[in-house]
Amino acid sequence: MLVVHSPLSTLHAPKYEVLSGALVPYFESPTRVQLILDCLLADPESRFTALSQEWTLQELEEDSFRKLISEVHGEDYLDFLRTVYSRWVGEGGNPDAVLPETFLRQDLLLEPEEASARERQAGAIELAGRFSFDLSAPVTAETYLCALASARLAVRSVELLLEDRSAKGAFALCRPPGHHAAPSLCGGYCYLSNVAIATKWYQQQASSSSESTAEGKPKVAILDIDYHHGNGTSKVFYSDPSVFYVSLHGSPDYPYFTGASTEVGAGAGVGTNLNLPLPLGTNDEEYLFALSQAMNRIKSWSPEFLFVSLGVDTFIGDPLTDFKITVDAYEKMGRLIASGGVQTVFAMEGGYCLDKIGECVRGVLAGFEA
Ligand code: SP5
Ligand code: ZN
Repeated sequence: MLVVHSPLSTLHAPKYEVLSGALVPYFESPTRVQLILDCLLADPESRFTALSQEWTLQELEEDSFRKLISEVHGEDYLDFLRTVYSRWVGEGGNPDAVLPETFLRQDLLLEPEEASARERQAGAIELAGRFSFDLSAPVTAETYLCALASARLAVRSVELLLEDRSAKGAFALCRPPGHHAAPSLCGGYCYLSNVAIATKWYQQQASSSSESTAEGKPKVAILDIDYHHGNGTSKVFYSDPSVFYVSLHGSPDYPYFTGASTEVGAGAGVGTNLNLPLPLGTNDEEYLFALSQAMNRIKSWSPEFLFVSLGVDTFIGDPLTDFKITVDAYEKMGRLIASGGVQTVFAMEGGYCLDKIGECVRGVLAGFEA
């Protein structure tokens, strides 16, 4: 299997985040990428081939890619990611990173927002409060470039699979992760919705040759097996009948306000969002049973392409989460995912147990290839 990665992925390196009432070192560290890559390339059966991708900022900002990203994210949000750091430093802010102090909430306002916003120049910290939903997505000098490269890795992985229809799957070693990023919000270590952007790209490429369509668009499924609900990805496709989003996640847990089983989609997209919340303490057997149910639902929907939001923060030793999934279960997950029988792009999401993150990822991908 091709492992599509980039040296740009380690550039974004915030020092801190605020979690559980404390300032703590940033869990989503650049080291994660190297640990995963090293483990895959040390595979005793040599099942993985690394493909390193390098882009200049200019290439990542070319019109066609910007236009694609705009299918998912608002222009004002993209401008925020591109410019807020230099604005912040220009204002004399801490050069480490921009992090909000207040969040824009409609119930905070006394008058409609427009009226007061027009009177003042929105500073960097105000913008951060407008475009963030938590204190785990600091914007550094490198965030914009790194996030663009991450999304591009997901798109490139789709492209490689379309060039070789005999390949079953590819792995996009995305960093930063993407599934919490909403159209105009960063949070949970996520800035751009990598999988949503790659899904849009797939649908554009495949639309003429598609065998299965919903309202004229190719049918794509997204299986999100990160421990956390992928609120961002879910939001992007919530009303879209052509994309079936399925998530297994710990509940109740972060991001708290989304992920209930009552979220089934809206409008024409009713029935194309499936949440399978699982209790804290979920073990291998319980998890694999839920995953087999998720795969059955995906198979009966018969998508022509599958994305897997591959978080391995379900692992028992993960410092942020509360499942009891052991290393052995990951290969079984990969086998279940392979039963989908469609070309599959795995995109890296979370996973914070540095000792075992590589083994967990390798398990899923090896099980899928088996
Ligand atoms: C991509 C991804 O996995 N983002 C996750 C961000 C989670 N951040 C909040 C973690 C909350 C930790 N709370 C500790 C409680 C233990 N149950
Ligand atoms: Zn996660």
